[in-house]
Amino acid sequence: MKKFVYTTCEMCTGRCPLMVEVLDGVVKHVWGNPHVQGGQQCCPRGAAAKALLSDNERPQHPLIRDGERGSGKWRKASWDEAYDYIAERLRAAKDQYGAKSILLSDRGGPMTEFERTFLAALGSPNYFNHHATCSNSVHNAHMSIAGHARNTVDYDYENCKYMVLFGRNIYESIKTTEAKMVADMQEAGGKMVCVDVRWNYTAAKADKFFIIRPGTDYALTLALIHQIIKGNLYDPEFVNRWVLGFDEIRRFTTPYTPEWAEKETGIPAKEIIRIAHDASEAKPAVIFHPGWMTSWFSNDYYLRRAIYTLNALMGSYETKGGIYINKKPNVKYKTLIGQIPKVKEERFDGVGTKFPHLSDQWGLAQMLPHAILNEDPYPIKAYIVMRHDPLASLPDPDLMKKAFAKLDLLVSIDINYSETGWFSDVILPESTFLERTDHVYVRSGSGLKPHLTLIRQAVPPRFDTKGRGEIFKALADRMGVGQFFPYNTPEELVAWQLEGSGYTLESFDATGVIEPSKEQIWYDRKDGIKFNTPSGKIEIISSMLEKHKIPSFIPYETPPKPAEGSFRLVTSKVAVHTQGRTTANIGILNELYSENHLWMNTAEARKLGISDGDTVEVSVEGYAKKIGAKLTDHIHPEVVFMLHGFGDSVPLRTKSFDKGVSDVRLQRGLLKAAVGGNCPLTECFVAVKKTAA
Ligand SMILES: Nc1nc2c(c(=O)[nH]1)N[C@H]1C(S)=C(S)[C@@H](COP(=O)(O)OP(=O)(O)OC[C@H]3O[C@@H](n4cnc5c(=O)[nH]c(N)nc54)[C@H](O)[C@@H]3O)O[C@H]1N2
Ligand SMILES: Nc1nc2c(c(=O)[nH]1)N[C@H]1C(S)=C(S)[C@@H](COP(=O)(O)OP(=O)(O)OC[C@H]3O[C@@H](n4cnc5c(=O)[nH]c(N)nc54)[C@H](O)[C@@H]3O)O[C@H]1N2
Ligand code: SF4
Ligand SMILES: [Mo]
Repeated sequence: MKKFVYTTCEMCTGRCPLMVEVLDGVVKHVWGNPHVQGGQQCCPRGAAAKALLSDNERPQHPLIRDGERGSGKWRKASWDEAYDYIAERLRAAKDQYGAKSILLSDRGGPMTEFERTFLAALGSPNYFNHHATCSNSVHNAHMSIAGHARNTVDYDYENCKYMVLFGRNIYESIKTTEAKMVADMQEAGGKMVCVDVRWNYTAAKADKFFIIRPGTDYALTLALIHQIIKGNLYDPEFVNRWVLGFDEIRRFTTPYTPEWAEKETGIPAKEIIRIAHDASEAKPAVIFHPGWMTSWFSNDYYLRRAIYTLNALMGSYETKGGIYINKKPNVKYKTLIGQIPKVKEERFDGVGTKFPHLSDQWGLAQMLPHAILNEDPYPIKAYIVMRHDPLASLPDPDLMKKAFAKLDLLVSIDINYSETGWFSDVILPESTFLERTDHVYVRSGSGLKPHLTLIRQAVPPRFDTKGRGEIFKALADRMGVGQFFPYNTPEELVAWQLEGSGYTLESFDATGVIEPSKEQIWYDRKDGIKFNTPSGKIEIISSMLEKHKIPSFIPYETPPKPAEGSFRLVTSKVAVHTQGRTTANIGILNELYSENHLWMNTAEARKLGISDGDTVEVSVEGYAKKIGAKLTDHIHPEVVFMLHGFGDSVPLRTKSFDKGVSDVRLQRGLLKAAVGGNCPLTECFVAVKKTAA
């Protein structure tokens, strides 16, 4: 019998709506859900979910370490045995050092309730996620300026008339719904300007593309603010009603002229002036995109605050073609995490103490090794890693391993053998998203027509794996906090969540979503925009930052140049893979892209005697690796570039094992928190020289 199951894609964290075609209990095809958000979008990775399901090189049952950490020696365990092993060590840590000695990290987002509830029920404040190497600076910048998380706002691309992207590779670092809307915008005549340190597919589709000197985007944004204010190109009505700090930012940007910025950025002054004018003509249907993966430099926080300031000056908040605040669906439903009070103990990562201005929502993963090794601010004994691979996604895995070696317990809950899993004490194999049902959540990105949805099982698990709902409930039962998990099956959980709402699990059958808002919801721009800052306005000069004696803007500083024979290392994504380890070993995607290369500027490479296709050695002190060189004129001369997610060190993953170079191993010494809470990943210089193949 044929059936279609509507679910949410988990091949990355785009959470696109999917439709899975199942014939006689076998997944035949994965499609985009035709009923939601413009319909039928699915990227190559989403389609490859079928290949992930049939992959035999993923863990098939629980495993307990049977040798040194990282030795790859495992013994097969039953689920009960693995749960008991974990619970015994969690109890020991809690009894001796307090619940806060237990840490848990995950991938973040709205589908994280099981693990966050578990940790809070134990009494530990120490939840964090991957955002230290992703959105921390943009998130914290927006919290300070508008009181909203990065992802509680979205962009009305379809109606946008003019968009400037600062290194947001929107057509390659994909979220399908977003990429489609941007394509629609361009088809309707909307203009797109792309600013990047190298050519990419987004640049290829842009109306204008500028190669900027790395680390100088802040200079560009300060000059744009200068020009927009000087030329009266802003929206005075919006600024008067909603913006605090206009005079201060006018005074602050007075010296930062387009002519000055040309010298810093390499972008001609007349082009900067042109951007200011073109944006102003299109206002308020303008997006200065603040970026997504925003872990580049120590000053990222100020760059992102400046980009949001540009949007405020254009009046592009809560207007068609601009930025809108996500709305909540008009339906009452329960969440697990909503049943438990927030834990108010001191955090391990300094958020709230050393870093009083940063939000504790996402935390600072880069503080992990320092906190563990130095027992600062207190001892840390156990760490549960859920759908997160810190050894593949944070710089300097060698330092991280030193710290992990000090733990009494390291658990990985993953669908793959991650790098962290390989180094852990226990691997609990989760069922893939096609094999499990999770809790109901509000889809972020459905903001104007908010709706509820969920991950829904299409087929039973192929192996002895389990869903996260079952895993955390079992652990909670053993830790004596089972009351926070009021269900026995996923179906019972959904029924509990939707109790009294008028909806049931079956309500998702027809389209995959419960969509109570049929019309777009906009706030009234005159009086109704809900900025969550103390003043209720956009605070260019932030009262929260002032309170903590942290400047709202800092003077621009020229970034250092690389030494002779060395380059700044920049990394990013390719359309057919997800991040570090999610898709690298999936057959069909691995065939499409199995190895990364080092992009180099042609003229710079020639100076070192390097030709296209040569083997080069890329190195930092204490680590060197061979890689193939790719020469291009369309990359800034100070930069070399490689794709993230290669150089897998897990031998059981035979397709991706040791293919290409791991960028994070080159990013030494960068496990530090910049003012925005981000790891400054691009403050990394590597030496490059020609070598034998
Ligand atoms: N296929 C695919 N799609 C994905 C993902 C994936 O893994 N694979 N991951 C998803 C996730 S989690 C995220 S966060 C997003 C990330 O999406 P993006 O925010 O677009 O991040 P990156 O792909 O890292 O691209 C960043 C771009 O910034 C450029 N850049 C680097 N330094 C500078 C600089 O100093 N100035 C300027 N102007 N540009 C610079 C790089 O060359 C690169 O093209 O992608 C999402 N979509
Ligand atoms: N040098 C460098 N570092 C980067 C980046 C970069 O471009 N360059 N990108 C950064 C960005 S934007 C991000 S978002 C982070 C991402 O960092 P991570 O979140 O660590 O990224 P992934 O490797 O995709 O995913 C982590 C783990 O989740 C597992 N997983 C996937 N699906 C499931 C599931 O359904 N259940 C469970 N339990 N596990 C699952 C995968 O197998 C993988 O081991 O990396 C960041 N780090
Ligand atoms: S962008 Fe692709 S991989 Fe990510 S959720 Fe959407 S379909 Fe899945
Ligand atoms: Mo990310």
